Amino acid sequence: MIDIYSWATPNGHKVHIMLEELALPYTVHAVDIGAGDQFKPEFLAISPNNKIPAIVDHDGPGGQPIALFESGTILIYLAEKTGKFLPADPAQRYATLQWLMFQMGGLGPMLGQAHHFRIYAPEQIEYAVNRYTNEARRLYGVMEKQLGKHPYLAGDDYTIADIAAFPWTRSWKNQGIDLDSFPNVSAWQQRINARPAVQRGVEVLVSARKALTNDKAREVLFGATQYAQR
Ligand SMILES: N[C@@H](CCC(=O)N[C@@H](CS)C(=O)NCC(=O)O)C(=O)O
Repeated sequence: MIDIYSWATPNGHKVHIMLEELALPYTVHAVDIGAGDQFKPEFLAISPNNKIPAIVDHDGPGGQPIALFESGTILIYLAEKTGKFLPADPAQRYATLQWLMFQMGGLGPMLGQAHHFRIYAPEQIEYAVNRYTNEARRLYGVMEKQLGKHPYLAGDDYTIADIAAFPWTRSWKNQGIDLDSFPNVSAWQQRINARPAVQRGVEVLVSARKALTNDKAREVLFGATQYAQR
């Protein structure tokens, strides 16, 4: 049994989708990041960076429990545990890991900042909005080119690279993206969206989700609570 500590955000959706794709039994525990649940000592014990998602697999390596944070690591772990969505062939494996790292190191952080400065920031800072919106467009352009050559990011097969990138591209409007300018990304999104496991995965914890634009959530996520030393 796997316990997942999470919330209905792009990084949470990745692991919810993966667990649904694998049909692994799991129990989901809500970590309300707008209310500050991510700073509770019991959550920090498994996710010291105070970010969702985190998992505890009670049947980890050697039959021992394992706790993991960082969604990319969790995806690799689950793929290796089951032999699915991370090809064994070395060239395809590295192609997958390369696009997973593209998501983890570039797409997620940049789209997150575009969203932040466009939607969450208390003042509109033109330089920041332009900087991150331009980066977002550039990154959609990189995917557009790749998806013009292959149906999925790493090639012919649906992999953890797609599972990682897809949830981030669902919020294209808030990132200042015109999806009509990226038809290959749009077609890829539709291919992924058609998967029943994806449809179930993106619904996990949605009923608990609240807007993160209220004063309490802003303070927790971007104010003194976030930066208190623990
Ligand atoms: N690189 C991390 C990023 C995780 C992340 O940024 N999670 C956000 C929600 S999408 C979070 O937990 N924020 C709470 C906070 O910053 O306090 C991963 O991929 O797991």
